[in-house]
Amino acid sequence: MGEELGRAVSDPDLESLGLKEEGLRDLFRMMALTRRADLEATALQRQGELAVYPPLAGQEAAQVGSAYALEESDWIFPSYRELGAAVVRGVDLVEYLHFYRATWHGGTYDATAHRFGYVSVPVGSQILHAVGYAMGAKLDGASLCTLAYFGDGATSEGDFHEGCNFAAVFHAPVIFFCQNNQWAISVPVSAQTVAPIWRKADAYGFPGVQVDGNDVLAVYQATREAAARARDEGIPTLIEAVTYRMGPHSTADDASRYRPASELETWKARDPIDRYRERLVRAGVADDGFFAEVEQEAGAFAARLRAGVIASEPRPVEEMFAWVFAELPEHLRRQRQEVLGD
Ligand SMILES: Cc1ncc(C[n+]2csc(CCOP(=O)(O)OP(=O)(O)O)c2C)c(N)n1
Ligand SMILES: [Mg+2]
Repeated sequence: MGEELGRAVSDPDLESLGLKEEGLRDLFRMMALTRRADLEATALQRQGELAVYPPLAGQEAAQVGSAYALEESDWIFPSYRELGAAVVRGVDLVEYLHFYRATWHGGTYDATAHRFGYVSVPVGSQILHAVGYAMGAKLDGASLCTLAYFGDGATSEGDFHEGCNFAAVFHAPVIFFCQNNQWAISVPVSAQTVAPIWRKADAYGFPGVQVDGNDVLAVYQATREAAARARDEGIPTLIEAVTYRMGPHSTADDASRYRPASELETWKARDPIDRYRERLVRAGVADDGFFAEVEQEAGAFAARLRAGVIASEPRPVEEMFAWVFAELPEHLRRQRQEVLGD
């Protein structure tokens, strides 16, 4: 058991994780690919190739560790900052970044094929999608769970509380995965909520767990346990992964206007990738050759992403009117006619 009194064990024993050495290395690989892709996407926005982009640097362990802990049949419902979870799910990042290139609504990837919902910007909205999908799966008798990613700020939304209560009452197999990255744009978590986030689970009657969100193995373990509880017993879990957003809220934000530089320095010293690299070396699971290979792979990964994004054309305009309504309402029919002349 990796949990005691709502706190996940940090630096869990490697034996207890049930991961082979290859799995341990894979976690590093995906964190490194994520960091590189995140930097590339930020650069692409600065160069005018993306309209906006919300960097996740600092949160790689929280995202990769949790997404990796799920089974392929489990569903993920992301917010707008989960590029790292998309990497784990094998989502094509060019298709993912269509959202940020403003050429399509949630990304053009196939959500069903990857069991990875579309980018969702209304804060907390994806929590309801995750609970609804879990409820549907339960009614179908399917053995799967869903995981909703959201931030510290989202815990102030009604959607969060409604989702938690509904899931508890109806035993929906959900994991509420909060990345407490200390900020909701310029609002610090101290001004967001008084009670520790993980303890809010008490109010709904299911387990809450706080985990060091910069410890990929601790996140992995806490999420695996929560997933098993959800699938096997219909018990939801609220996981608070304590982490840090090292970049701005988005490329449209200047974090230096509200955030002390010393805070960033403190968290840079806790960089989840550096920390995991040391752990792997200590355990004798990875060597310089492996890290060099990953570096090379990350370079190629970012280059493909860059070329793909730059080559992406806007989607055909008629798609704006497709798929939501079987029969277009009058006002949309008029708009379609105006744009397309048919
Ligand atoms: C319903 C809603 N209200 C306000 C916004 C504007 N907004 C976008 S992100 C954000 C902060 C969210 O903070 P948090 O939940 O901590 O997630 P983070 O951005 O830190 O990942 C706000 C207020 C929004 N997108 N949706
Ligand atoms: Mg936040």
